[in-house]
Amino acid sequence: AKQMNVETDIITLTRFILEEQQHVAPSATGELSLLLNSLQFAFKFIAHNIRRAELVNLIGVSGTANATGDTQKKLDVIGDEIFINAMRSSNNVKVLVSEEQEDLIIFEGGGKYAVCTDPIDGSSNIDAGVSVGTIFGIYRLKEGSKGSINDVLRKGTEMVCAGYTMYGASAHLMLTTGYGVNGFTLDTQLGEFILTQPNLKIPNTRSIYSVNEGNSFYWPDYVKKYIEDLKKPQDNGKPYSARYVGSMVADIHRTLLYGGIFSYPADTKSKNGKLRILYECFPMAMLMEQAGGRAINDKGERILDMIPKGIHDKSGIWLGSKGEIEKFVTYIK
Ligand code: AHM
Ligand code: MG
Repeated sequence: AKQMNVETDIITLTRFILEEQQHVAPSATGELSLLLNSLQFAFKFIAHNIRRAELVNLIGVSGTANATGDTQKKLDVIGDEIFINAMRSSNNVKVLVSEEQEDLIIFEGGGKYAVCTDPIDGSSNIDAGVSVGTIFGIYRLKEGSKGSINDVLRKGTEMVCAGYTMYGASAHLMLTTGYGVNGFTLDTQLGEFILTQPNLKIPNTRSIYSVNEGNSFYWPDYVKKYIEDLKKPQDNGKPYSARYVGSMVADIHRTLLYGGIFSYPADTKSKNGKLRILYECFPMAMLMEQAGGRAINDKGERILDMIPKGIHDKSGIWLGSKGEIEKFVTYIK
């Protein structure tokens, strides 16, 4: 008979979480594992809706659907609702911060965790079919806390877990619980995230920069000088390549896999940059560091050591390969 080349011992996200828990924290109660299970449901559900979105929109345009005049919910609203419902029903979350919600949400029940999320980051790209993603960071509630803003206005170093799911050609989940970064790819037929990038490490250098250069008029001089220098031939005779999707998850995903540097600096127009500390900068910074890279603000301070004063506070950010960040740092005055 013909032999089939089938991997019969794959590592699913659920298996990975259970095994990691046994190795890393045998005394753990399993609550974070349950929370991660609710998270992966949210990712699958959002991925499913993003896949359908284009079709739904196309049909909508032709006038055959939505004839009742119902206004269709935008995907960022759907993503936010899916995420909130998944976190509430997990019973392990007490505090939720979402980019889409002005105030933090405190759930009834006895959850021990606080979750910060941008449910659909890069949503301005959705109609063009460009990758978007869900970013998340998780804290354990402070000792004795019944759930308050103080559970999230903390240093990024206090997160117990962070990551993102990028909804691209496939859905990719990059996850860290503080013991390196592991990448999973959603097998839609199986309905499971499969471990595809165990213990991912970012290359130490790579001649790629990723920044919205349309803002360069507003940049401080040292940023202008740094980017100008990248465009000159380097030691290998070639200048850096520019890559900018405009979806943070997609730009960070490429940076994690290929190396390079990503930035959204503060400028005279956006005095604190554009990206939000709790659910954009912190989770990406934790992933970068856990993959062997670095993440700093415009002053060269470690992002994860910052303490936000408000849940939607922003910061300028530079992150990526260690060697590339070290090079940039020499330009900071
Ligand atoms: P959003 O959360 O409203 O989608 O905005 C965040 C996005 C990031 O994904 C991306 O890095 C950045 O905004 C792009 O901004 P710009 O269009 O100014 O370059
Ligand atoms: Mg965002």
